[in-house]
Amino acid sequence: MLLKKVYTLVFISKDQQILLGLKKRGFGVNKWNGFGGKLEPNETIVEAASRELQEECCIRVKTTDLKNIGHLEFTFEGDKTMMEVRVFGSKLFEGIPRETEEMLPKWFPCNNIPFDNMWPDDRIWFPYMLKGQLFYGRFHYKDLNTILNYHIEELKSM
Ligand code: 6OG
Repeated sequence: MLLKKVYTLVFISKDQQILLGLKKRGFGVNKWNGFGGKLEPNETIVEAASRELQEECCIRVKTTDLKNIGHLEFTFEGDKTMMEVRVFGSKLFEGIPRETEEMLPKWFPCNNIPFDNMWPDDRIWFPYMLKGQLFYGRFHYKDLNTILNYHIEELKSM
């Protein structure tokens, strides 16, 4: 039996650029990623996504502007937890990205994503996101740096 934990992951984009944050602490430290985290009790998934974005880089997005663009599942060898990560995108936002205790935000051109300093799975599913395709992916990791096996597919709807 796998214990499922749900997470959000948000990507803001503008003018062929995407906003990533360098994680300053905790799981995924020193990796560039979107913004997100765990759901709090009694919170909807889009409320959590919008809250985490604001907490981590001071950008505000209306929950109705968040589009669910992907669904990822991560498991780790010897660990009974499955991380279910709901990926959201938006081109509509308010505010200027600011560094927080959790993240250092930076805009990257969509054709120059820093994959060498990101989770290894990102190389596999980012191309779907960047082409505007909806996607489902599952990845089984041997350790934090090594994917043992994975499956990825384009979805017609979420
Ligand atoms: P906190 O622990 O900070 O939430 N996350 C991953 N993102 C990618 N791209 N690949 C992974 O491969 C990931 N594992 C977790 C989900 C963790 C944040 O990191 C994302 C959350 O947004 C294993 O609360």
